[in-house]
Amino acid sequence: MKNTIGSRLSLNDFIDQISQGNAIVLAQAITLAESKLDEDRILAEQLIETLLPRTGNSIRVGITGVPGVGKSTFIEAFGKYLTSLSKKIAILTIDPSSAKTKGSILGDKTRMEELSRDPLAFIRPSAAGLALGGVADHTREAILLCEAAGYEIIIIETVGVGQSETAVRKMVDFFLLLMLGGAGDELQGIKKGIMEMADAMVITKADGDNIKRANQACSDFQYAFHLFSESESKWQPTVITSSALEKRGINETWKLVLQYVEHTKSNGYFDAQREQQNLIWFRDTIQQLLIQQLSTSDKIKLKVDNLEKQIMNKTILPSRAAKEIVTDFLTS
Ligand SMILES: Nc1nc2c(ncn2[C@@H]2O[C@H](COP(=O)(O)OP(=O)(O)OP(=O)(O)O)[C@@H](O)[C@H]2O)c(=O)[nH]1
Ligand SMILES: [Mg+2]
Repeated sequence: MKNTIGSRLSLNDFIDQISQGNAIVLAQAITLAESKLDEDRILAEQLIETLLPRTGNSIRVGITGVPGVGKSTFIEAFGKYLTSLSKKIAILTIDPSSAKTKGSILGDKTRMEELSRDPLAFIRPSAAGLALGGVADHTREAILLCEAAGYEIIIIETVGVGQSETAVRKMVDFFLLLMLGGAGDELQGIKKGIMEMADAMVITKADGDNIKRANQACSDFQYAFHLFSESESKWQPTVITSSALEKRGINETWKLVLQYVEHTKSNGYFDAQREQQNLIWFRDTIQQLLIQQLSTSDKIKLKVDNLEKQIMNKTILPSRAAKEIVTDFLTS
């Protein structure tokens, strides 16, 4: 089969190499899954489907926080701690702004310099320039590929702005929100909704002059979490302080993750959430594909333009216009 990246590798080669934990082939497979060429994507899907029995054995951790909160520095310290425990870790980043500011991904690379040289760590920024839905899709596939390659902890980093954290929440077991002490939650653009998605919060940069502010924020946010109604997981979100520079709060974070996994595995939530997330992946993809199909047909595009004009002129009800488009699409 002809394809851009894997032309030297057959499906069986990919399967063998990934199963043996070959990181270079793993990176190629992720590129294949991100490819815009149909033949690449078909090969990637065959590959991931064949590897499915080898997937699912990791702990998937999402990490979010506003730009500059210290995500990359924290992940470097956290990652180094995990590899010191001989854990194989993969770090995937989703940055919806990366298409515009490529610098942030380059910045991340240099900030995780130590980790990027660590043979137990695999770091992969998401492909820039894709729609968020697309990025989320590819990240899910990348998670599965990393698991098949034997990575035990998968960390998904995303910038805490826009919809990306909602997308990440739908693909991880444990969701960690990083927050600055003393900046005020409004200042950090953190909405209650994001806090409700979090299983834990880490107050970053708790060192030097910041310690007092960080401790105050820690108790304030812990109190705020207590006011939320009990979540489906029956897990009480915990807030801790950390200094990635001084390597404090790092092993505590890992302990929290392990406690959460134990708690949710014993009450059945861990598996239930994963099943639910697979269904969400299925349903979200149906929606995306339909929208994609709608926007590629010239005939439909023309009709959409016409109906939009009528909506502006208030001569048609928007909901009726939408139904007309869908009916047209289904009968064409
Ligand atoms: N004092 C102190 N500074 C820190 C700590 N962690 C990160 N910083 C600094 O905060 C700045 C931002 O850190 P990053 O790790 O790049 O933050 P980020 O959230 O990844 O930023 P974006 O990728 O731009 O969203 C850098 O100048 C870091 O040196 C910490 O534990 N203590
Ligand atoms: Mg960063």
